[in-house]
Amino acid sequence: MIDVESIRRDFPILGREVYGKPLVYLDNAATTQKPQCVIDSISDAYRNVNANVHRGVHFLSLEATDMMEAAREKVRQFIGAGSKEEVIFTRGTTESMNLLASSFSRAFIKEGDEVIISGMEHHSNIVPWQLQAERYGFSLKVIPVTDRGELDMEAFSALISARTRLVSITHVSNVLGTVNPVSEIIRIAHSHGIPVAIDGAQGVPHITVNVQSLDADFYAFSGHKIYGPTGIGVLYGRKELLSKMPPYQGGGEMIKKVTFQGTTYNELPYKFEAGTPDYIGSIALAKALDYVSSIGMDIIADYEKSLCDYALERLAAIPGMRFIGSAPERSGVISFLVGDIHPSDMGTLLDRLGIAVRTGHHCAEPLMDRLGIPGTVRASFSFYNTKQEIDALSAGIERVKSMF
Ligand code: C6P
Repeated sequence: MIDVESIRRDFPILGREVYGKPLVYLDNAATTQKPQCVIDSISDAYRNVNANVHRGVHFLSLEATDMMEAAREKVRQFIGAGSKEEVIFTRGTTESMNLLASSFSRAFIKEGDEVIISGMEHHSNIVPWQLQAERYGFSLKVIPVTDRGELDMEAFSALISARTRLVSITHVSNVLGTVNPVSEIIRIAHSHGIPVAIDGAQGVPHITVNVQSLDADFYAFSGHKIYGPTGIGVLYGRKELLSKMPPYQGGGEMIKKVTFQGTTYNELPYKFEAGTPDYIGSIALAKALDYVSSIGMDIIADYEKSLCDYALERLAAIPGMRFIGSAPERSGVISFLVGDIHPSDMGTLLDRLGIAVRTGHHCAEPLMDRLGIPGTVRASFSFYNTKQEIDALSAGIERVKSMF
């Protein structure tokens, strides 16, 4: 059971008012708020241990290095990776996907090959592949999205060919809330010898993830969407694959030996971590993972499901309500339109009532085209949200409707 009132006290920003109204923060898919322990860990690390990592022989540098490596171990445990070498720190999901697309394509993809993505991807799992497709001459195949907002699994099987080199799909859609059947997708792809990458930006904060039980080859996520700081994220990769992939960026830390005749690269994961890493961010991310673990990911998932079910029920009672996406397996996100009210008008007017939602295409323009809509209003939930806040959203929507 979640003691939501006590949890809310851990998040100072939730006590804020906006426009003289209590803040109702329902934009958690964009970024989550930070508990005091995460905020404190950033200032404590700067105050007490700040020094560049993996470089110094002095006390602070060694201590900062130990803390960053302990954070890597924490991430390893949290996502169930087999080894720390498989956990690469990045700036976030976007950088993880760019690293993957750039490095994987260079190692494994040739002209005429194919990569399968889906019609519900965030731009960060589309554009990095397009950039590499232009460079290496491969093509992108797209799994269609059904009217309910699910992946068309028959079409997926039909897209697999002898030229398919990778399947890269989102765990949870940031627009529809659909939880994709990633285990099934991985099973099918692996039966053809094809590796699978998962964009877990909206998965990890809401669902217990174990990359080994999933049998995922790559899994990416952002720290800031799981109560950690901005600017830090993770790419998990299977060691056999990572060790065959070239570095993504060059610079300090990713090398073993540099001469003007040639350079040899560092071991995993450092080969993929050029330059001074955001070690303070890693330390604070570990704190955030400790925080959610202390509540329990399964307990979080159950509570968020009950919130989501309640919100669906409350909002469905509003005349003119149209939900975008109705997959039975969903998590964390509800997208909707009301009558012919433009989503940005709805968002702006809700904001004036203290209710923060996101509006627009949510960086998923191809999905908007598929659905034939310019955008949606999106409410996205965290375990610190309450049923009263959903009542406030529902009352807010009614109020906005009455203005039109
Ligand atoms: N979605 C949203 O409001 P970054 O920006 O690198 O932390 O995460 C990118 C990203 C990748 N995949 C999915 C499924 C995502 O939802 C996001 C970020 C935010 O929906 C900002 S557009």
